[in-house]
Amino acid sequence: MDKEIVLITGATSGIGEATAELLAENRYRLIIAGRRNDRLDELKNHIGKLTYVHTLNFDIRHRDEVDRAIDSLPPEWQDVDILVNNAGLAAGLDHFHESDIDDWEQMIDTNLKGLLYISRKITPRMVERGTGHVINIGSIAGREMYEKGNVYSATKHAVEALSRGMKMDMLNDGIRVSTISPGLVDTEFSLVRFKGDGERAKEPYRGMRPLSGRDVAEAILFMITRPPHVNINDLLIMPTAQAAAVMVHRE
Ligand code: NDP
Ligand code: 8X3
Repeated sequence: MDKEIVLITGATSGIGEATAELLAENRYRLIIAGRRNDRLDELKNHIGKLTYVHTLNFDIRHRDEVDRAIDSLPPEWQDVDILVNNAGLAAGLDHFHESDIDDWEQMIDTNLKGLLYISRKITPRMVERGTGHVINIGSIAGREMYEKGNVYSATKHAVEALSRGMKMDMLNDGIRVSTISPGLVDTEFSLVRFKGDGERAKEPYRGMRPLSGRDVAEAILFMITRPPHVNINDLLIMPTAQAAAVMVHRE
């Protein structure tokens, strides 16, 4: 029997890319999504040697693009078994009263509305088939607030709340819903947050060893390989050198 179909949003870098690589090594069939098409092609060339891969190039903030992308899936790719809602970002790190409202819009549109659009599009077929697994990437920032985390944290708190709500609403349909909440992970996250300022982007990881995308991917693989009657609701994963959002041991 063919391995399950996994759709990973934000597969062009960081946690999403590492998850695609690990799941390809484990022979899952993969739909990889993101805005940077060159990166999708590159990843497909690389992991396509291991498994079947389909790429979807769209901006998750736009509902019509999400709908079009999912509607474009060939019949053999339409039954998504596992949806990894990973696409997301922090934009800026500013006090609330000084924040750029465009940053807020981008985070809400991506981390929250984008996740909603694609989940709403994918889950009805899961419910119809009576099987499926939604994995939402939350954050330590979805568990606690930190100074200047304001709207990013709010979107991740919302993801955490939505995961619990999705689990309740699809309880009678056999659908598994999980949240994974990482602490510091070394990806392009910080570079994006600080809008390409490489020096500033290094600061969160100074003097400590963060998680890698692969570390998070391994936890995701654990979640999806549990037997069907087991649902990992929530998994908080941090570097050993981190105890809370802003409590980090640095050498
Ligand atoms: P990266 O910046 O490396 O990856 C983010 C991914 O999201 C990229 O593939 C990007 O693809 C995609 N993405 C962003 N905006 C959009 C959009 N509008 N439409 C479609 N795809 C989009 O960061 P991470 O891997 O770290 O981030 C992945 C998730 O993990 C995020 O939800 C983040 O909040 C969360 N997280 C990260 C932590 C960290 O410390 N790194 C800790 C806790 C949670 P493209 O630009 O090609 O569209
Ligand atoms: C990313 C982790 O603490 O930098 O979600 O916001 S943090």
